Amino acid sequence: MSTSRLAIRLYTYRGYSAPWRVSIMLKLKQLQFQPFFVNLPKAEQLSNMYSQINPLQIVPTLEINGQLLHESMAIAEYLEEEFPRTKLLPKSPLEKAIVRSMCETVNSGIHPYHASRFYKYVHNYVSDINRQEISEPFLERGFTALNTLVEKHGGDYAFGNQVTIADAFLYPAFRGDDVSYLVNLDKYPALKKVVENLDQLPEFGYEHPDSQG
Ligand SMILES: N[C@@H](CCC(=O)N[C@@H](CS)C(=O)NCC(=O)O)C(=O)O
Repeated sequence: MSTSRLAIRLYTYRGYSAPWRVSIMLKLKQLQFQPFFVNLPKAEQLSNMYSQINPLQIVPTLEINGQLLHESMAIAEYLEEEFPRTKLLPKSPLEKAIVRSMCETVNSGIHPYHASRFYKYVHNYVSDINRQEISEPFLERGFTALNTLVEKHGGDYAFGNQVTIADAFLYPAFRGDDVSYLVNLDKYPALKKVVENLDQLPEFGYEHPDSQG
């Protein structure tokens, strides 16, 4: 797709892991986009207006020339195929599968267990349990798995020495505000090293939750 007539809007809320992945990928692909802030602390994702845009009532949603796309993994694959000039997946099918497995370890193995909707739901049933008690075992298991994958396949970045979509998934999972108080991130040295390298790149860097437009 030619980039000259693109209208891209990202429904997002800064500092939240899943939409942060997409904003990193858009920047890596050098695609201009307009952020539209859905105030999650005020539950704007549950509004009638936003439910028409994303039936699962979550961010991100990527709107591209009027088409709505959901789920950061599907969006990553779409951006990679549609805008191949900056490659964010390696060449071989096996290497691609390894990178995708890192993304899914974040997307399915870590993120759902510290999502506030999950915590609130459990807390309704077990009122004397705190957030760390609910999330920590899942986060430890997920981060341990990811650390093992990155130890095996990583280099400067999550997969070898080229930035891939795995870095766009790993970075917000590690740098997100609430993560460091839910789990001891020093236990994952391979991840820490990669994240510190990513800190040096302009497309990465901290998205402060107080910096919404
Ligand atoms: N698997 C989804 C996860 C999306 C997700 O859980 N987004 C969170 C923000 S990080 C959200 O919108 N939460 C609102 C809620 O839980 O009500 C993706 O990768 O896009």
